[in-house]
Amino acid sequence: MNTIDLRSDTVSWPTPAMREAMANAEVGDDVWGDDPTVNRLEEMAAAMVGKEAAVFVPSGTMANLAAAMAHCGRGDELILGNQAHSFRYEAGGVAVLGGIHPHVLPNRPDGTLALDEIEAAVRPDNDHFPRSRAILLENTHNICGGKAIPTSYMAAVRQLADRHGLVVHLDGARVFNAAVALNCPVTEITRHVDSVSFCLSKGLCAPVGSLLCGPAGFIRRARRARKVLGGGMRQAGILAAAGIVALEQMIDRLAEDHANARKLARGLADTTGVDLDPAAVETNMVYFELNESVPLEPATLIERLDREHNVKIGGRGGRLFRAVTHYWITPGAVDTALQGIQAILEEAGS
Ligand code: TLP
Repeated sequence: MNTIDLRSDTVSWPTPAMREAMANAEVGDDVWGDDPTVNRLEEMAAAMVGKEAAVFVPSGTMANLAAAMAHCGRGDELILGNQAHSFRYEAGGVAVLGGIHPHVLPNRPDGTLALDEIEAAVRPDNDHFPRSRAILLENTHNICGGKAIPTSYMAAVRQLADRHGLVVHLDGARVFNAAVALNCPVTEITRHVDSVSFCLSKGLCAPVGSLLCGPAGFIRRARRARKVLGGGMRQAGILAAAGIVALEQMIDRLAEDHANARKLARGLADTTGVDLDPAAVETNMVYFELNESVPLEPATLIERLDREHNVKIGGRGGRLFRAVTHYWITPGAVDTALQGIQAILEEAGS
C-alpha cells in the first residue's frame, strides 16, 4: 500500500498467503452445502467462538441482520445502543426488512448500556407493546472509540437477559481485537451471548466475509434469512479460503495494530491543536478532535493530508476524525501520518 490508508481496517488488502490460498481453493456450490472450504471455515469459526454452528455471509451488516431475523419475528423488539453500528450504519435493516422494532438506549462512553436502563426497557406482556426479544451488544465498540468491553459486563447482561427470557446477540465485527486487548480467550467474551457475528474483512485482512455463529437451530434459521437477503453464494470457497488464513494467521498479530494505534495516539496527543486522551485508545481505533482554536476546516485537513502526504483519515462529523490501524500500517507509516498532520497544523498557525 503506497497510500497510508487509515480510514478504516476494512480497506486492508488480502495478504499474499490469502491470495495463494484463494487460487488453490477447493470449491463447490455452497447453497447446496457442497463447498468443502466454506464448510471448513464454518466449522473452524463455530469452534473458535464456542458455538454449535456457523454460517458464512458476505458482510457484517448481513450477519447482524440475519441474526436479528433468526432471533426475532415481526413485532418483536431488539434492545440496542444508539451508537451501535446496527442502529447507525446498517440502513435500518432490522426494521426495513425484518419487521423488528428497535428499542434504542443511550450508549455510555465505554460502549456499554446501563443495566438498569436495559431492565427498564423490557416490556411487560401487553397487547399494546412489541414483544421484548433480544439485546444486541457490540464489542469492540466502534463509535465509542473502539473500546473493548470487559467480560464482567458481558456476564452481567447475560444474567439480566436470562431473568427476562431474552436472547443476546453480539456484533463482534472486531471481537478478536477485543480478546487481544482484554488478554483473554475469545470464548470468555462469546460464552455470555447466544450468537456472535465477526468479520474476516476488517483487521483480519480477508477480502470479503463475516461469520454468524450460534446454536444449530438458530443457524438453520439464519441460513434461510441469508437466502431471503440474497446472500446465498455459490463457489464461495474462493473467499472462505482467505478467511481460513485470516483465522489461522491474523489474530495474534492484532496486538501490533493496537501498539501502532497507541503510538499514533501518543503522537497526536503531543500535537498542538489536537485533542484526544491517549488512554482512551484500547484497540486499533484512534478518534481525535481538531481544537476550535485551529483556523482550519476539518475537510481541508482531510483533503490536504491526502493530496500532500498520501495519508487518508476519516471525518466523523464536526471536528472529529477517526484513524484505524491495520496490517498494512507499519510504525513508519504512523510516523509519516503524524508528520503530515503536524506540518498542516503548524502551517495553519496552531
Ligand atoms: N464498520 C465500517 C463502517 O460501516 C463504519 C467501519 O469502517 O468501521 N459492525 C461493526 C461494529 C462495524 O464497524 C461494521 C463496519 C459492521 C458491523 C458492518 O460490516 P460490513 O461493512 O462488512 O457490512
